Amino acid sequence: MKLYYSPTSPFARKVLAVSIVTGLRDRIDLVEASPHPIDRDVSIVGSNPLAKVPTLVTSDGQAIFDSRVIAEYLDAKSVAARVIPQDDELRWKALTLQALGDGILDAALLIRYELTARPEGFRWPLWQERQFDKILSALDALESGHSFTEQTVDIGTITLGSALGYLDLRFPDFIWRDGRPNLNTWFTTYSRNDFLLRTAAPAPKAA
Ligand SMILES: N[C@@H](CCC(=O)N[C@@H](CS)C(=O)NCC(=O)O)C(=O)O
Repeated sequence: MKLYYSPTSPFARKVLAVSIVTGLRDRIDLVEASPHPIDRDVSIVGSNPLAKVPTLVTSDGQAIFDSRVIAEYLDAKSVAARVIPQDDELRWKALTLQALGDGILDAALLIRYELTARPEGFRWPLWQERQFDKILSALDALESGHSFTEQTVDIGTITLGSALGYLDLRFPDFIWRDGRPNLNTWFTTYSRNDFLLRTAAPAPKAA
């Protein structure tokens, strides 16, 4: 299999982590791409007209995207642990947590693109603020209401781990840990899992 990815993409990190947990990492060759909302990477377009990563091409040539579908594909082909629980209650919890983690990432990427891809004169601070509000509400809900532990490894917690890692990578001044001790403790412990250690983005280069 071939995976179009970028080392800093949190969605790609999520599926790479899933490939490790499901025991399929060795069967995947990485193809580094440069996804960008304005300067599309045309090398991805042949497999994914949206030109986004992650995009998986299976050994029989089928293109599979986006990260949720790839995660489901890898889970179905798993030769080790599954990431989508079979038990009904756990399944909906895990998939909903995945949706929340993806939502944090969608908002974070919109802010990132606003700051890096949109010309300065066209930026709208209220837009960024409202995207941050979504992230804050999600983190608050997780702080007070989450029902997973450091030992829970499924598509929900893997997505959340990737999302919090991306906030640390791209928004180092955003101190989300303050006032959220439960989430902080969970992430500190959960980040020590090899599937997150092995998929961490390289540290940003000094300017
Ligand atoms: N819903 C998609 C989101 C993927 C996504 O937005 N990837 C970013 C990189 S992290 C991308 O390819 N951006 C390029 C673009 O927006 O055109 C998924 O879950 O895979």
